[in-house]
Amino acid sequence: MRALLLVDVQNDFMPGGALAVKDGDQIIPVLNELLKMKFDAILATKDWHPQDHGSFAASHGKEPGEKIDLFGLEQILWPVHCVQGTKGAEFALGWDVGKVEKVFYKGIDKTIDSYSTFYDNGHRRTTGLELYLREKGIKDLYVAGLATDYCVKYSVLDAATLGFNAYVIKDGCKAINLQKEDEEQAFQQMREAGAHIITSKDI
Ligand code: VGL
Ligand code: ZN
Repeated sequence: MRALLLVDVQNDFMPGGALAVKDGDQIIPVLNELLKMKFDAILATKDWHPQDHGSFAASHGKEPGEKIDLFGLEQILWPVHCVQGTKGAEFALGWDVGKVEKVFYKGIDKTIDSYSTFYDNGHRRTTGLELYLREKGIKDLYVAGLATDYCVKYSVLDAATLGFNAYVIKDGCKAINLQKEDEEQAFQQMREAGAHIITSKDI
């Protein structure tokens, strides 16, 4: 059984959004190709923060890009993004959201960030995704979305650790690249964890 997991395809990560990922909109045609393929489940995630989330620079009177200690974990501070119920947190336009059977929400607890779609950054709480996949008998997880160097990477690393066969669809992902090498390092780390880096054409 195989599932497609679409990570954080939300307005705020699109060009013009609050935490814009360069060329983030270029993944949309790729998602449309993926959505024509046969998967046993199509799942998605949403970054879903309260407006005073601890990962926001504004919550600390600081500038985006600074690093702080957030209740014992190192936290990069981001612009305010993906606030629950706002336009920026909605799925980006241009793909058939109706095909998604379940959405998993993350980053809800303001005291801790959550890059992975399986757990928060401290591995304290699960999002329910693992159990959902296990109950459906899903072994193969195909991942696309935003951003390669954060939510895609940490989701894929956890998927591999949990024993899923993880496939990262390279042309269906774009990176934030705070440092220009972040994207390539993310692919390398995912590869080392046992994930397969593929393109949509390989499926
Ligand atoms: C993300 C930074 C902050 C992501 C979410 O979806 O990759 N990155 N929040
Ligand atoms: Zn976030």
